Amino acid sequence: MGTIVALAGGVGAAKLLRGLVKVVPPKNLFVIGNTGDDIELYGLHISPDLDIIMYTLAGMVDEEKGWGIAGDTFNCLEMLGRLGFETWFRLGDRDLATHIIRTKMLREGMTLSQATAKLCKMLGVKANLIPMSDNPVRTKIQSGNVLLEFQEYFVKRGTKDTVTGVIFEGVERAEPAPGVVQAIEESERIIICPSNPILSIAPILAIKAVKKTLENSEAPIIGISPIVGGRTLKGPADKVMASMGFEPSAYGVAKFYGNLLKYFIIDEIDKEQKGRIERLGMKVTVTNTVMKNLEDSIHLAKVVMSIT
Ligand code: FO1
Repeated sequence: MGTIVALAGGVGAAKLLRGLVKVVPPKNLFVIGNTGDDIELYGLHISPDLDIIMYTLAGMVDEEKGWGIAGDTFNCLEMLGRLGFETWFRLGDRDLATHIIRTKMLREGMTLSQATAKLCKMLGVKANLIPMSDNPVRTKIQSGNVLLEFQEYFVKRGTKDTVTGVIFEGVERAEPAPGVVQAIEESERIIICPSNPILSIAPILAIKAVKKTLENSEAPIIGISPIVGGRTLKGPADKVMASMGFEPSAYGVAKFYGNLLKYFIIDEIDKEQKGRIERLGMKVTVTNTVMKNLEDSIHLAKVVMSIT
C-alpha cells in the first residue's frame, strides 16, 4: 500500500484517524495537522490540534472532551490561578508536561515538525504526524471591527462572537514543513478529515505550496462533511459557515472545497443532498459519518479507503 495523506484539524479529524490506523498500516499514514490554533501561554508553546491527534492515536485522549489527557488533574492550573494568572485555557498537569518538553525542544533549536515527531515517538504513535508548517501561522478571528486570537474566540469567549472574517497571520511566508509536499506527491489517496473547513482546513490550504501540490496531485481527494443534518457535532462550523456566507450544510462544505474534491462523503441523514452535491462535479457516498465509538470510526475509515 502507498502513502495516505490526511489533512486534519482537531477532534473530528482525530476520531476518523483512530479508525484509519486500524485499517491502514500507520507508517503509511501522513497526517498534516493545522497549527493555526497554536498559542503561547505561560511561556509554553501549545499546539492543540497536533496534541489532540497525538493523544488520540496514543490512546490517552480524554474521550468525553475530545482533547486533553484522560484522568488528568489541574493542580498546576489552580496554583497559576492563585498566583493571579488567567486559567481559561484548561491545561491539565500531564498535558503541561508535553508543552514543557515541546517548548524545551524548540528552545534548543528543533523545528516544530522535529519536536512533534519526537513527542509522537515517545508516546508510541506510529502514524506520521506533521505540522502544516514549521513557520508560525496564527488564525485570527474578525468579528465586526474586533480581532480576536483563535483560542480567545474559541475557548475564552466560547465561540459566541459572529465570525465576519478569518486571517491566517504569517501564512504568506509559511513554507510547508519538511515531508508535507513529498507525502502529497507520493500519496495514493488524500483525505480531508471532517474538520471545520473554514477554521481548521483552510489554514492548511492557505499555504500556497500545499494547495498547489494538492491541485497537481493525481491521487483522488476525498472530503467528509463535518456538518450532519445542518449542524456540527462539535465546534462552531455551522455558525461560522453561515456567517461567512456558506450554506451550513453538507452541500455548503462541498461547495467550499469545490473542484479540489473528487469524492465527498455525507451522512445518511443528508442523503437528499446527494444529487445537488454531485452537480458540483464530485461523486458522493452516503453512509453513517457520526463517530460515537471506535467501531463507527473504523466503519468510516473503511468507507474512505474503499472509495474508487
Ligand atoms: N478546548 C476547550 O474548549 N477548552 C479548553 O480549555 C481547552 C484546552 C485545551 C488544552 C490543550 C489542548 O491541546 C487543547 C485544548 N482545547 C480546549 C481544545 C482546543 O483548543 C480546540 O479544540 C482546538 O483548537 C480546535 O480544534
